[in-house]
Amino acid sequence: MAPDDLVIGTAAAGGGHHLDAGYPDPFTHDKKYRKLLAAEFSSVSPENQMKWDFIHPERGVYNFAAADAIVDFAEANGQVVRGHTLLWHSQLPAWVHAIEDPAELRAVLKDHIETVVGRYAGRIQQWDVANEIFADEWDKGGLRLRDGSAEHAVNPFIEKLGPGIIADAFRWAHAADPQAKLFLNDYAVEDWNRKSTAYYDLAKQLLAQKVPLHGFAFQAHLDLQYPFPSTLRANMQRFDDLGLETAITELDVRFTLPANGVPTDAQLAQQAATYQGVLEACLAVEDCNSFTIWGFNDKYSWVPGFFSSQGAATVMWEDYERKPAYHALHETLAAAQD
Ligand code: 9MR
Repeated sequence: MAPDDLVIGTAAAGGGHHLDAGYPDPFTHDKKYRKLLAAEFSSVSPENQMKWDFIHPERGVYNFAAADAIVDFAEANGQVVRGHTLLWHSQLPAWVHAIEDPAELRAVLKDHIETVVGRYAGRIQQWDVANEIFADEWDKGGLRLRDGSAEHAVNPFIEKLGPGIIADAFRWAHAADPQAKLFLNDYAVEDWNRKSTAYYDLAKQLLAQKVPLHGFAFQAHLDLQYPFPSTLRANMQRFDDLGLETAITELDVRFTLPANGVPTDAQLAQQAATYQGVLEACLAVEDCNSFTIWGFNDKYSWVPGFFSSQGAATVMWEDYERKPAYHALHETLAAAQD
């Protein structure tokens, strides 16, 4: 249903919270899941399988099997892949945190980027090179790079190597795969707000320095208790106006479940309208070329494990029955064909 210049993606479930969930690895074991993953999507993002702790668990030890399987699957099904992620403070193994010597840490990051990006060169459409590099206004110390200057979750690369490491990560990724489009990616940047403006300023700076930055991505982990990000479209447009691509990379829409655990019709309708609103914003912005939801069925969603009493954040029920949100996306794409 999607226009030719827009891929519709999902996270490929595995690793991370799935490891303790008591079911076998979804991507490799759930046949129905694989069938729908192949049939319903034109882009796939490894949910955890390309993150440091998964792919580079020990110094000198790379574990490529799961990532290889996802890239092979995508190619076999005519899908593209979003690589996720290279410069991030989270899911970083202890051995990386333990490196104190800046020259050594820099060499380790460079080797990681060259090795991982190089391995899939020509096979990854977009890479989230830098993920969540800003702390939030609600963190102690407020909005600022995660450089360790306040009590936020610290990105040890930025802390120990300085903010210039962001540009270097992009340069190393570009050298390793000149075809891949390289992105900044974060949450709480959907609205035109202080955080998205910090990214806007950073993006302008990087472009002025001729850093190979190609896109800005909005994760879009939304929650119905907050208003719809009504400035999303204008906000995307200002990045588009810089000459950048934009993307929606991790959309899901959570809400607080009623006591009986069953979403109300009103909640499902509001959720559907929210999915639709985000897709419409992407459709309205010329170089929004990639629209990804963070998982497609509630059984495998990260949400219930991270937010107590919230859930039902995806477009399909646990048994893969389609929810109103699924139909809303489908109809919105159909309408865009006219
Ligand atoms: O969905 C991912 C989950 O399986 C992991 O346990 C979790 C650990 O941080 O990461 C989840 O994915 C995150 C993504 O990589 C970056 N943006 C926020 C996502 C949801 O936490």
